Amino acid sequence: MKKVGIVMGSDSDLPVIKKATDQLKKLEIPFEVHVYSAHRTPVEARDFALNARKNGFGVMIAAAGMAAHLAGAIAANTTLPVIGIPCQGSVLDGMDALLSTVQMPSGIPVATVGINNGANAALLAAEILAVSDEALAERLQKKREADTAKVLEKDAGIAERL
Ligand code: RP5
Repeated sequence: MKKVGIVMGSDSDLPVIKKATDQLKKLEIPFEVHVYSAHRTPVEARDFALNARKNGFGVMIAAAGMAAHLAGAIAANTTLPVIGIPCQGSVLDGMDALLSTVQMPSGIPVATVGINNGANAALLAAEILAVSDEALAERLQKKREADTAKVLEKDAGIAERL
């Protein structure tokens, strides 16, 4: 099975990445995690992206805050799909990272999830891999059904909470 390549700009982004790896573990998807920064370790970030396809990765996740160029820098060096997670944490509360991650020029796409939304990044990565993996598609379907059941359970109990 193809792996998910995960990069974070700093270990201060780890709580966001943990939300992604928790989901990947539940879905039994292999992954590899690195701390590489577009600005502080540009060579390592570039090499990871350049070699990702031949190293068995199927999709990449990149999380960064502030002037968040990491997802774009990864996308510039691979044609694998790249999912960007803008991280909160600066005085601009993540809006800086959101705009830096989402506003890519035509030709180099980054699929950007919400600020700090590591879980959605993992689920989108899973959906991409599930295009060619029936067993994973089934695990995703089961998760959807379980999530639906949880909401319906809350619906059934909501009147008692008022
Ligand atoms: C970004 O700057 C990182 O992704 C992180 O979100 C932010 C702050 O990094 P640290 O100063 O905490 O290392 O590059």
